[in-house]
Amino acid sequence: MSDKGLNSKVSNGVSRRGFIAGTGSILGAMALAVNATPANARAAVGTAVANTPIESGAHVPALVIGTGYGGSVAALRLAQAGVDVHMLEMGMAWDTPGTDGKIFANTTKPDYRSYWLRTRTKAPLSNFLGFPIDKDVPKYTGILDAEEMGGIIVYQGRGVGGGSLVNGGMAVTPKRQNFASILPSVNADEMYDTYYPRANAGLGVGLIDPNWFETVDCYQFSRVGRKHAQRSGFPFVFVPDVYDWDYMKKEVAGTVPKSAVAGEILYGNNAGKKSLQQTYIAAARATGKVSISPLHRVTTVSPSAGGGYTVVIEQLNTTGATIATKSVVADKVFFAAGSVGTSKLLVKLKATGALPNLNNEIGKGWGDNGNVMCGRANHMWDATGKVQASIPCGGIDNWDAGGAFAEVAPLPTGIETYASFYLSITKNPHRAEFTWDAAAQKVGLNWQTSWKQPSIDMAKSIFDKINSKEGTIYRTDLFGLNKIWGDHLTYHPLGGAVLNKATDNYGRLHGHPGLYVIDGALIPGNTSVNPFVTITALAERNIEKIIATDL
Ligand code: FAE
Repeated sequence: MSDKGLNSKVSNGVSRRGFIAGTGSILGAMALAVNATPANARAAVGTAVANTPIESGAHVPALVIGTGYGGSVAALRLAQAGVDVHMLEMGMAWDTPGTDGKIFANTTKPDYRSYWLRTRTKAPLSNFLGFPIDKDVPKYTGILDAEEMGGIIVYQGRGVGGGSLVNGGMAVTPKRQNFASILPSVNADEMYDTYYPRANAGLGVGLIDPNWFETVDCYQFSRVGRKHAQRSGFPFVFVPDVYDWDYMKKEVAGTVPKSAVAGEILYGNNAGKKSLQQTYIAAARATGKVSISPLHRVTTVSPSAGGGYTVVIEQLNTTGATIATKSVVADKVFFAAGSVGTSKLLVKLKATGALPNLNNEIGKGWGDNGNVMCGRANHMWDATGKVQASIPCGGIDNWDAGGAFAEVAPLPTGIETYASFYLSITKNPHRAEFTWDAAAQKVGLNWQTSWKQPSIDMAKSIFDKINSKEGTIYRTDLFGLNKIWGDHLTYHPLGGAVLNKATDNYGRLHGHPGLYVIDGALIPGNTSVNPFVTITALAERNIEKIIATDL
């Protein structure tokens, strides 16, 4: 396959301009027109081809489990190669307005749409000024899953678009010198020359206008973050994002409905953000060869007597109850249920004998991308702003010296907090394993809470120094009473079916031809920056090889 974007317009643009790889060139690529559906056209999303729930007994050439980054890349490229694809997604379609006329709930007002089958919210930031902020919500197949695994809460997006529905859209290509430690068996030249540029073009990645950044109130928090970083000798870098920056300018000007500037993010953006629904999935649907079943959860995959694989699926209603059980046959099955979803399925299928030939690497190599959060209490002269855009646009890079890359994160509360807030990605060395608990009939993860200590130490390499220079202290009111570190969670689960270990070097599962892993489960625990660009680029690389050789 040539270096193609989502359609020929992007493809031509890419090759004409001749991408040079690396983060610098990625930033250069931001100027490229991206063919995403206009980001303010939420109502039109996904209606080109209606969602068509799969029928029991169906036979499909390619079945994709999950509609996040890996799954969307696989679906698009397979369809472009002429293969009919069906995608199964346990979450909702997120294409229909709720009771307030909007598709998604605001971060400050969680409701029935906000959480996956919870009766009480589980916000990453549990307290404010010491007061708990979680509240009761009706149980519903909502958009954000706060999945409590052993010792860690793993946040994940649920619905057509996977994590792209809820994430901050920070689209970061790792520094090239770090790539060998991220994916040691992958040719870095190919990734930086071809697949990272292809992923960035396909995702619609762009960079904030630096002149506008200097002037606008909603990024005061980021300018304060930059000032403090630089005064302590740390480089501050602008970070690309998939948010439509022109749309955000219009939000600030008051000419379009506000999304990021109104604090929307964690439970979805009603405008502005180019989630996968607007990019890869829209392009996949436009081929006419991709259909999607929302509220369909895969429970079993096993070899089929007549060839291919039998896939058993539960169809859910919005209370999470199973309303039908279906069985279909697929020639090829792509596991794209996310690091946790794919790992849990594969560990169960191996342990229960459904896929007995999977190797002993299944379930291993899981990491949290070293996520740890903290806040700092600024002086009164360093206000961070009442109105903060919910989309981060910059970070502090101390990876080489201290093992931490910290995004300067917003705290969009609507009041002046004098707080600087950060999500650090750190070089945490710990890796956990998923295993099958036969008695409980479920998969567990052996992550230890104490394993966050190296991440805290690495984050301190930045923030202890800044606090000392600025004469400031850590906030202790955000993650509980007198608790400095948000060390109970991750937004970036990675690993569990690691490339070149559980699979071959292109994601083919050992022992069962025709089964593939194509999501964050392939990446062994850390990407040194936010992960979805790497997940997308790796999926682009692997599907190109699979299409060329296996189909
Ligand atoms: P993912 O996007 O999780 O998609 C998997 C899909 O499979 C989901 O839609 C599931 O509902 C579905 N699924 C799971 N199990 C099943 C099953 N059994 N049957 C059917 N469907 C199933 O996987 N990353 C960045 O790079 N930048 C950011 O700014 C950023 N911010 C984040 C903020 C939040 C709040 C969160 C939660 C994550 C953030 N991430 C960010 C992480 C990023 O979204 C994540 O790495 C990717 O979404 C993972 O992509 P995958 O394709 O692996």
